[in-house]
Amino acid sequence: MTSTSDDLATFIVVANRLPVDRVVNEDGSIDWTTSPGGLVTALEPVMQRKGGAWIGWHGAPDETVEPFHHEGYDIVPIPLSAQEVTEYYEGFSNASLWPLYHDCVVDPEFHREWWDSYRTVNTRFAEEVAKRAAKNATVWVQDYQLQLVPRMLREARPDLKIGFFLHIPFPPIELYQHIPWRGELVDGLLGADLIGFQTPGAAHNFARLAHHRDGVTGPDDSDDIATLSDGRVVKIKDFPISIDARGFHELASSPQVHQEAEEMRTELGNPSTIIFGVDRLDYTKGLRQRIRAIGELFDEGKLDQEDCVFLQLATPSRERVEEYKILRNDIDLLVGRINSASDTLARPRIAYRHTSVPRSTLAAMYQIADIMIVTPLRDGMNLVAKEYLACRDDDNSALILSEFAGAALELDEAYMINPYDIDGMKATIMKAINDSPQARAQKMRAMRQQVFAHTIDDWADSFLTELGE
Ligand code: GDG
Repeated sequence: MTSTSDDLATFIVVANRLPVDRVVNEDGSIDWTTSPGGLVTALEPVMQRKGGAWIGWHGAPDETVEPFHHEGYDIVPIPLSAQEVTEYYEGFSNASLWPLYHDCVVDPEFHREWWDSYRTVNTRFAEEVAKRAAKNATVWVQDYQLQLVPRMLREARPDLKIGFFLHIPFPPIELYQHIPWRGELVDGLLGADLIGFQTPGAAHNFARLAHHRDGVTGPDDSDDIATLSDGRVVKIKDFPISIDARGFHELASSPQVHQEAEEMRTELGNPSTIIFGVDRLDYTKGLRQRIRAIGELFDEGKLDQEDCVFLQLATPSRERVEEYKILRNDIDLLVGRINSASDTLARPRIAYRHTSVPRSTLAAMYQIADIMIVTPLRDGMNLVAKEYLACRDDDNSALILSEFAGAALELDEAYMINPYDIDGMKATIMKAINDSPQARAQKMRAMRQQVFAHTIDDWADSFLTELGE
């Protein structure tokens, strides 16, 4: 671990979490390894390329960690107390905003002390950025946990260029109005020069809200610029995020990953069809619906367990939040029921793992997946769908994708499903399995081309170029 440079940073990323997790080795020494998750997967290559500082929480409550240098950039840990983790992170961020921004797929809860804590933590982040940013630096604030930071920063440091990107959906105005502190949140975002969303629909939802704030002119149907009462302009636009397609492809093509894939396929009993799903264990990902649909197909004999396995990897996530505990138990129960209905001991219908794996193992799983199934009830983008396409070598495979994932706009050749429609989903799964090799290949080629032509670098470049202008 090396210490940070004394220079102020000209480029800063601010996100709730740092992109690294602390690992304590057997000899007591400490290493920091890259953490899983969409945001990190997306931004790490950008930081490695540009340098600068990443400001975020290090993951351990009630602990202060000194800044350090890591893989070409500075890591600046922000401390959070255990109470702040409960109130700001698990509470307001993940039990109020997260469900509300995902179409209220579970009921959001609102508590005043959660909101107070959200404001306190946002202030701490903004103060740290203000301290570390060089004059006229570019600051890129990430995601729903830090929506008050742009305005706080603007007040402290009017010289900065401030961008904000929301990784999750932005809901329609009718749902947004439920939030008791909606005005402050919208004003918080309007502190940025550029506010980016995953889809035009999300940008449009925010623009409608901004338009109704006092003193704001525009944006309207022909223009994505809001002009504030002091004359400052804020641009509101969609920037669909992507992946390091070449990086994933190279990883998946390596001999080690090929060998791991071979071993995995053998361990699963060499079935002719492997259906694969991988998600954080989150109620927005449509796991209940997906497992129910596939379970029924096994029960009805449409999927033959001698021939087909459903491999599902669920990465542990937000395990102390009540709805996530309920979900974990529900999935355990569902999988158990479906597997116990089997009349052979040879292999389970569902190979279910609740764990996180190294990226190379994930690449091996993409390699053996004949059918990739992605079924969110609502998702900002969904990187898994894009990673699958980047990792596949052969065209005789298929992507089943929810129409409620942001990715559906770009990957419109996928076998599209509505996860609320279990019968429709079952029919589409069977179509994806039974379609002609030519039909599958044509879809795979078109989608793969899309993913390789719009990479994570393009996403970051287009956002930062727009911000620079
Ligand atoms: C949010 C938005 C948006 C998963 N398990 C393992 C693992 N992962 C990686 C995947 C992928 C990432 O986590 C998940 O990204 P998603 O986009 O699918 O979903 P969220 O975590 O909800 O991400 C989402 C994204 O931000 C980016 O803007 O697309 O809509 O909700 O990269 O590969 N990686 C490893 N082991 C695992 O076990 N190594």
